[in-house]
Amino acid sequence: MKFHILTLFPEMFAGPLTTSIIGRGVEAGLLGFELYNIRDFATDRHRTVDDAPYGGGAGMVMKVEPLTACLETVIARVPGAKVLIASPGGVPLSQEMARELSAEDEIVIVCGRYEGIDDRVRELFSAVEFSIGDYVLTGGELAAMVLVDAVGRLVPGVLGSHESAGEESFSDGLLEYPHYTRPPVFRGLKVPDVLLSGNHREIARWRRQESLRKTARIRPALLEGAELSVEDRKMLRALERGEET
Ligand code: 4FD
Repeated sequence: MKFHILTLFPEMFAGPLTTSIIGRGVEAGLLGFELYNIRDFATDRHRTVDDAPYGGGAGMVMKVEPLTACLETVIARVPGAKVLIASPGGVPLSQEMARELSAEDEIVIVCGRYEGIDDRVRELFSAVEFSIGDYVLTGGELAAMVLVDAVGRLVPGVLGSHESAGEESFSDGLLEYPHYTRPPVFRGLKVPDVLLSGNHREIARWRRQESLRKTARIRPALLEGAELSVEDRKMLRALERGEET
C-alpha cells in the first residue's frame, strides 16, 4: 500500500514513517510513502498557496490552483486512486473505514492548513473528507498520520504475529477488556485472580464481561452496533443491576 501525501510541511512526517510498526512496514516494502510539497506547485513569484475567503471573514483559504496542479501530478502517476482530505467536517474515521482502506493499492491524502481548502478541490477530484475527531487542529497533517497509522497496521504482514489485529478494541464493536502483566501485585494493586487461574473458559468469560462493562459505562452507544449474544445480554442486565456474575 502506497500513501501519497500532499502537504505544506512534509518534514512533519519524518518521525511516524520511520518509527516502530509503520517504519518496519516501510522497511519490509509493505508500505510506501510519497510526500509532495504543495508550495512546489505554486507558480507566482511568492509561491502563494493561500488567499482571503470570498464572502469575507477571518483567516485564509488554501488556493485551488496549486492544489489542483499537485493533485493532477499525483493522479497521473496513480490513476483512479482514492483522494482523501483531512477535515474536521469529514466523515468520522472508524475502524471499519480503516479496514476498507487497507485493501487499496494507493491512497492520496490532502493535508489542509489555514481555515480550510477551496471546496472546488474536493469537487474536482471526488475527494472524501475524513475527520479524526471533533476538534480543530492547525493542519491536516496529524490527522493524515493518524489515518496512515490506523490503515497501515491493517495491511497484511505489517503487524507481526505478536501484534495481530484480531482481538483488539472495535474489532467486535466493543471496547477492550483491561490488560495486565507481571508482577501479580504492584503497590498493593492485584491482578484479578481469574487471569492467573489457567481456566481459559473463565478467562474468556471475564474478559467479555469487562469489555461489556467498560463499553456500557464509557461508550454506551457502541452497544447498539455490537454483535451481542444471548449470554452478552444476560451479562449486561446483571451489570445494570450491579451484580457480579
Ligand atoms: N478533526 C481535523 C482535520 C484537519 C484539521 C483543516 C478544513 C481545517 C481537524 C480542512 C479545516 C483542514 C480532524 C485543518 N483539524 N485542520 O480530523
